[in-house]
Amino acid sequence: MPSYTTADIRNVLISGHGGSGKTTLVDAMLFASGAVNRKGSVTDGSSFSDFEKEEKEHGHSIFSCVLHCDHQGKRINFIDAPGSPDLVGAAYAAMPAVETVACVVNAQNGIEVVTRRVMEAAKERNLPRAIIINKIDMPEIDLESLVSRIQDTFGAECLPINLPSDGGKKVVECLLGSEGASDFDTVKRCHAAILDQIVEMDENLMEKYLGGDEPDFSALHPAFEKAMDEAHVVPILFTDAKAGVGVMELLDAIVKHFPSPLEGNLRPFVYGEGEDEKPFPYNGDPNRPLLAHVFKVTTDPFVGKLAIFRVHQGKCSGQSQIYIGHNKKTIKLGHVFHLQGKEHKEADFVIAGDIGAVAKIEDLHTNDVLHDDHALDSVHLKPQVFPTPMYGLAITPKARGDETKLSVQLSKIAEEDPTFKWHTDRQTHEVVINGLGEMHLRLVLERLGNRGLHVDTKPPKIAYRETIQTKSEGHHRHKKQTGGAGQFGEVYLRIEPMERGGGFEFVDEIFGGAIPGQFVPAIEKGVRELLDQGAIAGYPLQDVRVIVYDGKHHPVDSKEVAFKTAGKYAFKDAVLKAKPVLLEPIVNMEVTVPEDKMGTITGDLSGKRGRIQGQDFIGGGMAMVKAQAPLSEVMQYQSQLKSVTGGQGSFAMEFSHYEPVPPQVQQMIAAQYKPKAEEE
Ligand SMILES: Nc1nc2c(ncn2[C@@H]2O[C@H](COP(=O)(O)OP(=O)(O)O)[C@@H](O)[C@H]2O)c(=O)[nH]1
Ligand SMILES: [Mg+2]
Repeated sequence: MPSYTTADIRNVLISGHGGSGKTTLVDAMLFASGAVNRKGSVTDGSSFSDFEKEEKEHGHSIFSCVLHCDHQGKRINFIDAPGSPDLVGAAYAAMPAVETVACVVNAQNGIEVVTRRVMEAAKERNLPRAIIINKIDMPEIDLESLVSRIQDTFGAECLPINLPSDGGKKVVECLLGSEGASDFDTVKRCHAAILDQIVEMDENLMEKYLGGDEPDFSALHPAFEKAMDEAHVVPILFTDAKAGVGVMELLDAIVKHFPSPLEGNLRPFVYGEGEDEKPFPYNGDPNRPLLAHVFKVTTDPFVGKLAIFRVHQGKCSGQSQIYIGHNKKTIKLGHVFHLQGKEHKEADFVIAGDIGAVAKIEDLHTNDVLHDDHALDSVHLKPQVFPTPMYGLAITPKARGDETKLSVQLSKIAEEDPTFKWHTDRQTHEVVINGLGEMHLRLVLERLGNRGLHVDTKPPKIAYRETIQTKSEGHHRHKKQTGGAGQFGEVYLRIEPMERGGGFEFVDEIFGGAIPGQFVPAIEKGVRELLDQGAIAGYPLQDVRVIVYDGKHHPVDSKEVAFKTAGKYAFKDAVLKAKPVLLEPIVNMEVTVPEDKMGTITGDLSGKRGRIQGQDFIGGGMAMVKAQAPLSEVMQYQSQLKSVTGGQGSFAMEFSHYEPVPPQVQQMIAAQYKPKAEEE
C-alpha cells in the first residue's frame, strides 16, 4: 500500500487560458515540494509537464499531463491542461478525475476566453473551483480591479485567501491570519470577508464567530471544504510562478483547504439503462469493489497504448483481474503506474481517490469503467458535454495507398481527443476532419506528419441539412414489366415538420391490409434512402415525420424492391410540395479583442450575416463580443481575425443550431446540385 490514504489525496486540475503560466506553476510546485530536483522550465524545453516533442516545438501545452508531489504528508495529483481555446477538450475530459478545478488567470490579460469556459464547465459539473492569479510580478497590472472583475463575472463568492505583498515579492495569508501589509486592499478586510462567508456553513462556527471569537483554524477545514463543494466559496490565491512567489502557500492551501476524494462532490456515475438509470452510490472506500474511470488514453513511444484512470472506489494493482464495463472476460492489469509527466513509476497499488495508468491494454478506451464485481457491470459516467467540433478540412493522402493507414491514425487521434471527429463524406468520398479551430487541425496534421502521413487539404463542404416547412401529401405508383415477373407497389403518405432537432419518425397507419405488413419495412427503407440523399440539394433531410396510410399491392408482382421505390418517390413527391428548405449550421462565437477593435469586429461579423448578442469591456484593455454566425461565413475566421487585430484577438466557436439559409443562398446551392441520374 502507498504511504498515504485516500483522505490524504488532493486532485487538482490546473486549467485556464494559454500563457497564464499553468505549466510553469506546476513545474514550480513540483520543485518547491521536492518532488523533482530541478525546476523545469517551458522556455528551455525542460518542463516536466510539457514533455511531448510537439509541445517543445510549439512552446506551449497541447495535451493534458498528469504529475504529482507530496507535501506535508499529503499526495497531490495535478493535471496540467492546455489553455488554447482549440484544445479546451483536454481540460473538460480531465474534470471527472479531480475534486477541484484551479483556474489560472493571467494578471496581465485578466479574464480570457478559456478562463470563462473552464469556470463555467466546472460549475456545470458541480466541481469546486479556485482561482490562481499568476504573473503578479508583471509591470503595470491592476490586481485590485482584476479581483473585482472576477467577482463581477464569477460571483461575490470569489474571495482572496491571500494577497500580494511587498510589491509582489511575497504573499500574505488572509484566511488563517488577519495581520500584515498587502499591496492592495487590507488583510483585515479580506480575512473578515472570507470568514463571513465560511461560517455560514456551520452553525456552531457562526455562533462563536458572531460572539466575537476567532474560529479555531485547525477545525476550519470542514466548513471551508463544504463551502468549496457548494460553490459558496471560490478561493483566490496569488502567485509569481516564475520566481516561485506564493507557490509554497498554494501547496499549503491545497492540502489544508481543498477537498479530499472522501469529501469532494461525487462524479455522476449511474447504473442501469434508459428509464431505469439511477445514480450509483459509490464512496472512496478502498475496500469496496473497484470503480475506476479511464479519462484519457495516449500513445506512448516506449510503452505503447497508455490508459490513464482515476480510481473512485476500491483499489487495483498489477495483479488485479478486472472487467471493462459489460465485458465478461477478465483482464490482468500487469503493471500499474503513477505518472510524473513522461515518467511512469510502477505502483504496488492505486487506491481510491488516486490517479494511475496501465499500459498495453488495447481494449481500454476513453470513458471505460474498470471494475472487479459484476454488480458494477452497467456503471458508467453520465456522458459529458463537449463542444461540437465545427471547423473542418477535407484531406487526401499525398501517397496513394495510404488511405487505410490514414483511417487507423485518425481513429487513434479521435480516441485520444474527444473534440476531434472525422468521417468519410458519403457524396464526395472525401475524408473530412473536424476540430475546434484552425490550430487544432493544424496540430492534428502535424501529428499525422510525424507518423509518416502527409496529406493535401482543402475546405470541406458545409454540413447543410434539408427540412420541410409545411405538411403535405405524397403518392407514387411503381409499376414495371420486364420480360417475366413484374414489379408493383403503390404508396400514399403524409409528411409533417417536426421541431428542430426532432430527427425523423416513421409511422405506419396503413388500414385494412391495403399494403401487407411484410412490405412496410421496405417502404421505410425507401423513405430512409431519400432521407440520406435529400430532395433539393443532396443533403440529409431532418426533422420530418412520415406517415404511410394507404396504397395498393398486387398478389404476384408486389415485391419489396417495388415498395422501396414507391416509398422513396412518394416521400420525394411530398417533400417537394412541403416548402423544403436548406438548413445551415449556426455557431456561437466569443471573440476577445483589444477595446479599440471592438467596432471593427462587430461590423465585420454583421457583414458575415452574424448577429451580435453582446459586447463587454472585460478589463485589461480588452473587449469581448458574443455573436451567432453561419459557419459558412466564419470558416476562415482565424486568419480574418488575425488580419483585423494584428494577431491580438482570440476567439472560440461552437456549434449552436441549424437555421434555414436565406432564399438566394438556397437557390445558389440547389442550382449547383446535380443528382445522379437514377433509374426508377
Ligand atoms: N513574468 C512571469 N512570467 C511567467 C509566470 N508564469 C509563467 N510565465 C511565463 O509565461 C509564459 C507561458 O507560461 P506557461 O507555463 O507555458 O503557460 P501556460 O500556457 O498557462 O501553461 C512562459 O514564457 C513563462 O515563462 C510568472 O508568474 N511571471
Ligand atoms: Mg501549459
